[in-house]
Amino acid sequence: MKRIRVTRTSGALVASLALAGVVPIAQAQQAAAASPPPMTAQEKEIGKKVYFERCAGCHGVLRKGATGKNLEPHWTKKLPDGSTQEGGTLKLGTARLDKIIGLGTEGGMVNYDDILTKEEIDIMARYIQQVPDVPPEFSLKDMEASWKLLVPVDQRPKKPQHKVNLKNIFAVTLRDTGELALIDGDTKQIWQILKTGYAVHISRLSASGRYVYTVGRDGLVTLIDLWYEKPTTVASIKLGADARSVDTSKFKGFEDKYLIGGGYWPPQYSIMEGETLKPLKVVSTRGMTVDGEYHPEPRVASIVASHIKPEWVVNIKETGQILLVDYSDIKNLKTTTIESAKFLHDGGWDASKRYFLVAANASHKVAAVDTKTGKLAALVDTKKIPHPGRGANFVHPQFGPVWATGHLGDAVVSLISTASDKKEHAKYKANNWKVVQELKMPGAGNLFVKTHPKSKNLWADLPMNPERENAESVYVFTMTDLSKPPLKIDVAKDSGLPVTKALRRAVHPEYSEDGSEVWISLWGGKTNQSAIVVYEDKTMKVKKVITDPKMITPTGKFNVYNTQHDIY
Ligand code: DHE
Repeated sequence: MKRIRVTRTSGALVASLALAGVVPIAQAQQAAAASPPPMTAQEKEIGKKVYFERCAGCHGVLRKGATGKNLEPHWTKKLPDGSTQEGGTLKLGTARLDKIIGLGTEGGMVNYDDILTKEEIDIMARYIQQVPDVPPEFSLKDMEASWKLLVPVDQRPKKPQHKVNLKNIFAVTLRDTGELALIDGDTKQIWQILKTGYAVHISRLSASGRYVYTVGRDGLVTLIDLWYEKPTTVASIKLGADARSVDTSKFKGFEDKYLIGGGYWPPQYSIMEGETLKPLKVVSTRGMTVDGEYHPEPRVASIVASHIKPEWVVNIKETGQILLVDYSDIKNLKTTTIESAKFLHDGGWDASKRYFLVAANASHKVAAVDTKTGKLAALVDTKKIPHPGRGANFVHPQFGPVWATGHLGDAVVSLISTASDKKEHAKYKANNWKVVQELKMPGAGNLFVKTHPKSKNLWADLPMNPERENAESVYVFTMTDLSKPPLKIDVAKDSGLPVTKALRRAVHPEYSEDGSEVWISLWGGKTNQSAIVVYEDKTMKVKKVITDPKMITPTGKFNVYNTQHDIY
């Protein structure tokens, strides 16, 4: 083993890396000994911005890895003597990192050569060999300082100021412009476009269906009132530097009372007043993983509000712990901590809304929580990297009630049998919490599946598949005959838009309120025209192409009624 001279500066670095629990001391010494490639202050600033916008979501702010690989300097950086190999472990170095960032990997890392410039790729290859920048903490006081109550509750409309059918409004993320489009599902006209946080991740509805809440990747939450003649932002607040999830209080007696927001950085969740966003409480999620190890950055992944208890299900990515947070007494908060598996990501209710199923993507499992008993119902083994979105529920002709999830890492949609109290479903009990069928897809790279109680179809996208013909299409299974292969629908072709060099990914099927239409985003580059293609569910024929110069990078779409009532 090489002897390492620890200098004063590298000694401080070793101590800080090791103290932060980032790497073991031996690795930290190695990392500190080789200097990272030089960068100007301006390059560092660019690296910091790009890392936050493009990389932190998968690799983590501290670069410990989750959906993406660990990117700490102890293996991104070459050894002090310039070599890239030590004891069978590959140290990456600039040239190799350049290639990985530009071209992507088979492991699921996307190629950035059509998103970043050559110079930016080179900056990133050098940036991730430096010690990670750690953003500041964000306290209740910081939340208070960022809080903007634009219109107090008593100055808002007392009833809707329009005749729009609110149940069929779609809240559509315009990812790269930091906006939300509210589209009238009946007329297919854009009703309003509002400024929001950067790259809004999800929209959720208040229990009453009056308010839309959005959360941006920059941690900005906006509260939009749909009763105005045109939807209007009435409050906003920051949760921190980076966030992905929000939900409201949906239990009887608590409708619209509270909002919870989950942070990626800092790793914590925050509780606010539902109608004003006034901050009430911040709770850290730092702590022990299911393996009994301390984790400094356990991010909050999906959050969902229970309909049967005053509770939120809060899924902590890196620890694999599922929290049931009882909001009936915010001052004396009671939390049940349920052990599951790593890394928790997205999920949805079963048809009865008693069980919440969440992907533990790195473990290739789905965890099912029984929210009635407050216990884990099952950890179900699945194919690689389940990614359900909120999943899809239907009654399988042979196996009874099932919940479907697609996979990022395998070419199947898995159907998991879910428990049911209904007498007619008793005969399916032996199959509960098992994968009862895997529906064959043309490749891996699915993100979202969707159906509706009134539909006989199950729609699945493939936006992360490397083949253009898959990424630009969706696949539809007929639920009455699941032995048939899915029907391929070429969304890019159906949009009628000219072919572009860059991929336009067909992503996130979403049903209209009555279950008769399916809306698919055709997600092009920032400078390419994108669209939403609306299909009639029964015939799978195009009904309307919604396109507009302002329709830039549409991704997630949230139908008011279906989101309000968790119908999927
Ligand atoms: Fe998502 C849901 C995290 C990348 C579109 N995404 C979620 C949820 C989480 C999450 C934790 C569940 C929220 C909930 O239910 O409360 N997503 C992440 C990431 O960490 C990741 C991998 C990287 C990142 O930097 O954010 C990531 N997600 C993406 C995208 O690139 C997508 C495809 C496009 C976009 O808009 O950025 C994307 N994620 C979505 C959508 C949902 C979502 C549309 C909601 C699905 C639903 O039907 O509820």
